[in-house]
Amino acid sequence: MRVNLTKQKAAVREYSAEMAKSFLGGRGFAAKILWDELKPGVDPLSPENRLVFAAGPLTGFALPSSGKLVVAAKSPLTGGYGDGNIGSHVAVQMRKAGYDAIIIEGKAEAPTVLLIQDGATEFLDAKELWGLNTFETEDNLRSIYGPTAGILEIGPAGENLVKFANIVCQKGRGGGRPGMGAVMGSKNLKAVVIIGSGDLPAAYSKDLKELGAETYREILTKPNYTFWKRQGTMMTIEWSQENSVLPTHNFNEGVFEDAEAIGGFSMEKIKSSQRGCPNCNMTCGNVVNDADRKESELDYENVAMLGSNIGVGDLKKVAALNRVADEFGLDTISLGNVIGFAMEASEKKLINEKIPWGGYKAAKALIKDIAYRKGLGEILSEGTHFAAEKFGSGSNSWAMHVKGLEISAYDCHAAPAMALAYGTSPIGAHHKDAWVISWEVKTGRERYSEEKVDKIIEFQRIRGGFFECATVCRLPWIELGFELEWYPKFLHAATGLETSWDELNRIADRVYALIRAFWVREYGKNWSRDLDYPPARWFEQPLTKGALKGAKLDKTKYEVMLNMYYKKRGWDGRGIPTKTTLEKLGLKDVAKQLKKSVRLWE
Ligand code: PTT
Ligand code: SF4
Repeated sequence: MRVNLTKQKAAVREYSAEMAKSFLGGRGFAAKILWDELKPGVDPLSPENRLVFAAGPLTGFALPSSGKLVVAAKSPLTGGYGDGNIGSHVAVQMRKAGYDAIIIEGKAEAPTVLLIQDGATEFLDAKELWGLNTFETEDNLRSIYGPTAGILEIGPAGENLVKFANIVCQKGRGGGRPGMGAVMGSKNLKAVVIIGSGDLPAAYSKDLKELGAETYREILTKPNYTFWKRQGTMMTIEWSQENSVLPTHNFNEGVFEDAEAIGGFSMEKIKSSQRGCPNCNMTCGNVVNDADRKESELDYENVAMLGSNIGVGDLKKVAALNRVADEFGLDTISLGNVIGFAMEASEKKLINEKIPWGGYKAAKALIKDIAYRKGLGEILSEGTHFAAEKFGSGSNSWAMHVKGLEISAYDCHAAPAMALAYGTSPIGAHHKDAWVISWEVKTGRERYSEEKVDKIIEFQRIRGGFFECATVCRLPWIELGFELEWYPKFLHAATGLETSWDELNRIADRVYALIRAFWVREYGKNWSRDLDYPPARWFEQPLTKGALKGAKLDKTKYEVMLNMYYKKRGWDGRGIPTKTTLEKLGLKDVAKQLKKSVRLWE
């Protein structure tokens, strides 16, 4: 479905079988749509940008953890391709309504709620909702449309075009780290409500039903299941501390003195309930009562970034900061980065504001100022990269981002493969495409090797390629060891197409090459391989605490691995896919266009 907010019109069209076979869905569809439809250099916050909600061929079926959705646009934070993955009833409802992707273009004249009920589309006045936080908005719309309606909304941060505003739903699911909430705000779109009543069309519905029943049962038998239900991603705090990768004080260190107090076992003591995405029987959202006696849903990234990274060691206080971020609609990872950056700038006296490490009250006030772009918050609302340009004094070397997207919660002073995974992630620093660090810690973290490069590509293909295109949650596979062999079977029952992991990997490579081409086309003469490097801090300032005291990355060796990575991907020394690579992947037109753009600045 294509929705034009300026004209208040919607139209539906079928896409070709070729599109489905080449790009699968989700991220693949989003990347193809953004490449085809965006004029190079378009302002991400202009009506011309597209906001894409994309499901995949497995989304919404009664299959394990299939309630996931990709939200994508040209990112206002990075200027490149941006997306995120959100667990939401919208994923299920839009498929039930008959849509695999929704492309939103233009800008509504006044605040609007887009309501899609099967074939009918309405543009509702949202003046009363504008200014409300995401929880209030959710309550308001849910009281009208019911508990299983698909609802996505933005908070004040998205309305105020904060560059790392994300999209929120169900009071605790958040997605679209690279400013997808700001893109939604720029279109005056406060919320989307989708209700579908149809059946999802499956090629072999009986097989699909049987596969679903069998695999939901199988998940329950996995050895890690019980512990996963107890802690979910929160178990990672202890692991990160033990292995000196817990981001601490703006990624200065990898160990935090209060790690235990903010860890999974401490969380269990204050946990009140559990929430999750639709269609999932391993629900992992840990709900706790926070310092303000309100409910907050905790995940590892939220707690590490708003806890150890800014020096707050009281879990209830961390939970309160997390809940406030959800209410405003701010990405917690970027938020923890910009606050940590401001705390370090304050310590180094680059700014006048006093924001001490661990300063809970100061952090909470700053979050509000960021959401409303007030005082120092105005600068920080543009992200760490921008703030570093403003503060100067070499602060760029400790502005913890790649390509403008702030780093997620793994310190890489002693993890070269994870650093390269951040460097080469297709949206800027995010662990989602290649969370290689657990494997790296197990197999020899000090090495810089070809094996590591291979592992990163293997993960990028499965996680960033398959799971983001399919579009289903990757956690059954990662956390419980749910076998990958199931997925081609699911795809066959859902679509009728026989496929193999070799073929799925090829789709992943195609999507990666296309996204890389998008970045190069957007950046033009500002494109450089330097954009694939992690922040200078990890090369220059060794850890001063913990078992790995003294560790830092080696730049020359990182470069060797980066070159290997380019070679294996079929990209040139600047990190640009070669004509041969693009043509081999069936992207002949992309090769032609890219050649034209590159020629302009060469
Ligand atoms: C994701 C990033 C993550 S990754 C976390 S916690 W994690 C943060 N969550 C936020 C939040 O919450 N509120 C908020 N205001 N900002 C937040 N920013 C951070 O966003 C999430 C789970 C998790 S919890 C992870 S790892 C897995 N991610 C998946 C993925 O990316 N793809 C996929 N196919 N399956 C995944 N399963 C898991 O989903 P982004 P969610 Mg998130 C409150 O969006 O932009 O991709 O960044 O979606 O529904 O909350 O589920 O330790
Ligand atoms: Fe959502 Fe967690 Fe289930 Fe994945 S495992 S679908 S993130 S509730």
